[in-house]
Formats: sequence, C-alpha cells, structure tokens
Amino acid sequence: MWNFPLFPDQASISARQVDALYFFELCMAAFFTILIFILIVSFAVRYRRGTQVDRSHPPVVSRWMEVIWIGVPLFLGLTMFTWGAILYVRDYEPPPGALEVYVVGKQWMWYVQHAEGRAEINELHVPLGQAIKLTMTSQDVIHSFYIPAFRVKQDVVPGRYTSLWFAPMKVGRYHLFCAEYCGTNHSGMVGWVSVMEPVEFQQWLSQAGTGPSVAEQGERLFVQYHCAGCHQGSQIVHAPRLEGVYGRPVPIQQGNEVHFTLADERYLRDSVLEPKREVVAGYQPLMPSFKDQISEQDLLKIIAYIKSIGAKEATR
Ligand code: HEC
Ligand SMILES: [Cu+2]
Repeated sequence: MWNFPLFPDQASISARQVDALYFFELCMAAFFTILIFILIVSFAVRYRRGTQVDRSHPPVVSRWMEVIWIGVPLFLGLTMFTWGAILYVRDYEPPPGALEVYVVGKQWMWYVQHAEGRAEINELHVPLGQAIKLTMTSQDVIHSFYIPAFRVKQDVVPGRYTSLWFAPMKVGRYHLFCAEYCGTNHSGMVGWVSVMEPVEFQQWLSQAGTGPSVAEQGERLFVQYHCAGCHQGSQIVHAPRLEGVYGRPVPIQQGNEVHFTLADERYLRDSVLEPKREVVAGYQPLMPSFKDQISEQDLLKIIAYIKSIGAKEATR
C-alpha cells in the first residue's frame, strides 16, 4: 500500500500554527525559486549569442524596480520574523496552571515522573486538551526531547533545568525521540507519548501500586538528606524556613549589597548544589553542597516538595 506520510500527525495546538508558518515559508521559497529560474532561462534564451534583439540603451536607473526589490523582500522578511518570534515565545512560555511532569534524560532512556507519583520509562501519558509542562534535566550528556507530532523540541542539559510545554488535542500514540546525538545507543533513545481522555488518564494515574506523590517522596528525602535538620527550626544552625519560598523574590547577599532573585526551579537547584553562590541575606554560608551526592531524580522530588509547601502556605 502507498503510505508515505511527509508530515507527522498534527496532534497539538502549536502543531497547526507551526505548520502554517512552515507552509508559508515553503510557498515563498518555491515562488522565488521558480520565478528566478524562469527569468534566468528566458533571458539566457532571449539574449543568447547571435539573436537579433535590441541591445541598445539598456535601462540604467529604474526607481520603481528598486523600490520593489527592496520593499517586497523587506516586508516578507519581517513577516517571517514576526510570525516566527510570536510562535517561539508562545511555544517556550508555559501557561500558568499547566500540569507538571518531570523528565530526566540519561544514556539511553527517558525517565518520566508525574507529580502524583507515578513514574514511567520511555513512555509519557498525558490527558487530552490540557497544557502540560515538562521540567527536564539530564544525568549525563546533552539530550533533546522531541515529539514530532506536537512540533516541540527542547534540549535537555546536564546541570540545569529546561522546560517545554504543549497542549495535545488528539487522542493517540505518538513517537518520542532523542534529537541530539548522545552516544552509542542514541538511536535507541526513543519512546511513546500516549494522549488519553482525561477520565482515562485519571484512572491511569491512580492505578494500584502508584505509591506516594512526588512531593511526599521529596519530603522523605528532605529528612533523609538531613535538610530538615537545619531547615526545620534547628537550634544549632540558623537556616531559613523553606515554606513559601518558591516563586518569591529572595534577598541575596553579595559583598555589602543585597539584590533580589526569583526563587524558581533554577534557584532551588543551585541552592542545593552550589549553596555558596547565592547566600540568603541575614544567614551564614553554612549549608554544605550536595553536588554529586544527590541524583537528578531525587533533586527533582525535593524541589517538588519545596514547591508544594509553598502552595500550602499560599492557600492558608
Ligand atoms: C548544615 C545545615 C543545612 C543543611 C544540612 C541544609 N541546609 Fe539549606 N541552607 C542552610 C543555610 C544556613 C541556608 C542559608 C544560607 C544560604 O543561602 O546558603 C540555606 C539555604 C537553603 C536554601 C535557600 C533558601 C532561601 O530562603 O532562599 C534552600 C532552597 C535550601 N537551603 C535547601 C536545602 C536542601 C534541599 C537541603 C537538603 C538536601 C539543605 N538545604 C540542607 C543550611 C542547611
Ligand atoms: Cu539522548
């Protein structure tokens, strides 16, 4: 059977928007390619050696032609830029209230952790019609998380968090790839994204054997790594309470100056791995670094826990 799809499914909202821009650019490239090709061929034929055509008084100045060849490409170029920039900004700025999923890439698999506790490998289950935000990092080298049917791709980089969001709008199973050469089995670093009806997704999430939520697992790790010893009212070490810190500006001491930085995932992560770099104003730099002692998976859970106690505080 003749089955040679040039395009993957359009399974997310941004897929349509990206394709529209893509087709616009494709049509434009085709139009100019054909136009220039026809002009070259016809001039070559018309003015080839030996033809009887009028070669006297070639036009040297043509105001309207200059206006056209400057104006039209300028307009088209700016259209592509503006259109592309709008899509880019929209594609890389997750909307508030998106469902959070954590992803760790490692040679050679994708580890996926849902906030409710369920984890999976080389599979990602998501509900239809809801914005999903992935917070991603890598345990070793640079990977790239790529879902062609959603037209989204984002590098997954060791030592920092990157995020990606999409809103699936078609139930089905779609390919998931690593799109950055990451070693011998890079080509095997593939998986599936399953888009489910919201009700089915809820059932899937709460299936037996799921265990505690990520924040609850993080709370346990918070005790296990002795964070709680300092951060929950220690008599020995004066350490800040972490309730509600997420999403707030934190005063950071730098020399004699204090500046504010937003306590986002990046900040929380750096606070644990490189605590000396940003020291909260009013505190001594007594926190030990947890670099190389805490896995990316555990760190994500601890951060989820810190975020969750922020939420509790806010609703009070
Ligand atoms: C020996 C005591 C100690 C331990 C153990 C400790 N911390 Fe800290 N932590 C501190 C102190 C003191 C500060 C404030 C100074 C600074 O910013 O480094 C701090 C700051 C922080 C901050 C920034 C807080 C803010 O208000 O901006 C975070 C987040 C944090 N710690 C998380 C953790 C986590 C997670 C662990 C466990 C993996 C941990 N800490 C273990 C003492 C500790
Ligand atoms: Cu990879």
